[in-house]
Amino acid sequence: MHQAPTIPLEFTLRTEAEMLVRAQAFHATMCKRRSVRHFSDRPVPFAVLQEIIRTASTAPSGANKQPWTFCPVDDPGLKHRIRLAAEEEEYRNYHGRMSDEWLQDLEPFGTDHRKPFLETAPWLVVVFKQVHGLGPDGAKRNHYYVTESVGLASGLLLAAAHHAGLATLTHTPSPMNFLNALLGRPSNERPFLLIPMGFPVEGCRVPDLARKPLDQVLVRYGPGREG
Ligand code: IYR
Repeated sequence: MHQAPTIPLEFTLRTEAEMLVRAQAFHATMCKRRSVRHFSDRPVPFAVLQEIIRTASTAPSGANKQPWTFCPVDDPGLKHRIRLAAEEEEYRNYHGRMSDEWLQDLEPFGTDHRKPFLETAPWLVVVFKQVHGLGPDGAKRNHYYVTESVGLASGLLLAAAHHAGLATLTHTPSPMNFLNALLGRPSNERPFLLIPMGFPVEGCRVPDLARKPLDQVLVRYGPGREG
């Protein structure tokens, strides 16, 4: 194998003032993203989903293997079957499998085993991670840093959906292997996240939660500069 051919990097050099304005503006947009659990059934065009998934798929990945598959589902019958299977697992979670501490930690969110949003939201995007690749001959090919890579791609998916004007929920019914069967995915793929996507129901409310202040999440090292 040889090194790939190179092309000039397309890169826009910005002034410090420009960078600050853009960084602040992006934060102002992104801090309005909230996990939504009450969706309207208003449809969203597939073309919008395609662009959002195209953006997610720009994420960096180990050795550029791009070890992800995004499966947008808007078939009502399939959404119904996904809901039934997810609620079955979640019932067991909420009635025995989750610790008391976990149940207490979830109280502010008012969640339980019922997941009507899996049918109401116009789209369910099921994100799969490919634990290994398949060569043309069907032989196993290594993938690297799969969880990191698919996590990055999923973050971009959420940001792209929010930027486009859509609400999302990162949902993780557990265990999720029923999704392989329901969607007929190959054995090298594992469900990673189930992301309902659409519009919030009119009058939608979300928990009054705060993001941690910067001094709790940012620890600066080095001499730096004041300010
Ligand atoms: N998967 C369950 C439980 C759940 C767990 C966590 I951690 C959350 O942040 C939210 C929910 C459910 O979806 O209800």
